[in-house]
Amino acid sequence: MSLLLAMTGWHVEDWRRRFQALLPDMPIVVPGEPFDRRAVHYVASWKHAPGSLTGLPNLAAIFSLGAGVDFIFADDKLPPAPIARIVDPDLTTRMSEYVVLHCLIYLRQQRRYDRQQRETLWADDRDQPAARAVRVGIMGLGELGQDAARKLSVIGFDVAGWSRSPKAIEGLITFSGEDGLKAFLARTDILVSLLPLTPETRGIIDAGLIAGLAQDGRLGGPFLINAGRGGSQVEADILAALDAGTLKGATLDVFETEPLPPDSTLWSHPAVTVTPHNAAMSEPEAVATAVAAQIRRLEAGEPLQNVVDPARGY
Ligand code: NDP
Ligand code: OXD
Repeated sequence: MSLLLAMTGWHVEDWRRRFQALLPDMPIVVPGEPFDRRAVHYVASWKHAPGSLTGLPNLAAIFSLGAGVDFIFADDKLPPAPIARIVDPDLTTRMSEYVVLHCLIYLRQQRRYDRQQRETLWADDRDQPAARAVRVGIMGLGELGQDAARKLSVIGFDVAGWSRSPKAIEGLITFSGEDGLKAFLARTDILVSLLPLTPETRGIIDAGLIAGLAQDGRLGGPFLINAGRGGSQVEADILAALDAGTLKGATLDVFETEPLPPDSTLWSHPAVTVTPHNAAMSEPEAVATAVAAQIRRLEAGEPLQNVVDPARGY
């Protein structure tokens, strides 16, 4: 019985060492070297090569090494094993730090003060909205969205959330589905996307959605923070809205193409903040420990946790 590590862009030998220490009795195998495909019971994947998980007749589970699973569902030759993802307090906390940081940067107009400092400009400025006067709208009220909402509320922001299914969460204004989207956007000054990438959320942040955001807020126009998936945004529409002034600024951690191509206008746009898809990094020790615990659980006959639904795509 073995664990196959199928990943691109990460150092597989580091992960092999980590997993071997946690699962000393289990052979840890990697693509590109000979191994018995019938012995593979588990796969740990980060952007595995599509089609590379075929011919594993005894596969019992596939583990995403991140919170998202879109890269797994992008494999049209995926074997029919259950898929589990990472839900981890370390990852959740990192994402909330990112969301709170960038909401505060917009609230406190920090990009303007950075500019003014470069210009040696002391501009006395008494127009300072309170957090309670700024409406944050979080798209995606799952593990990450709910934690970010709680922490933004503690700071005082006026927070609402939007999800696929209706939710009742104490202290939070909630909207759901197609029917709730218009009203949600209309009360949003800072839009935060923490959506998974699915057929329904692909390209959802487009010109039409941006046009629905509040233009009457205390920040003088709406801002966007996307730390979900780049496939959910239409970058040409975001740039057009920034240039038209209907969007005041955008903080993007994720992109249609990653790494963000050097010739993308997003790099140099004065109203855009780019971060390299690290809003919430999968901390290797925490993630390997969580996957090893799942394997031990299965071996003990207990159910898999954090299983995703192939029909929903998340
Ligand atoms: P969850 O599965 O816990 O939550 C997903 C949320 O999105 C749910 O509230 C769900 O609604 C909602 N949702 C899904 N589809 C739709 C839709 N069509 N319309 C409205 N709402 C929808 O995921 P997490 O919170 O753990 O993670 C969210 C995403 O964040 C990940 O999938 C990943 O893409 C991204 N991520 C990015 C990272 C980064 O570093 N940039 C790091 C980690 C994750 P409902 O509650 O009704 O099911
Ligand atoms: C994830 C990510 O899905 O880091 O965990 O993007």
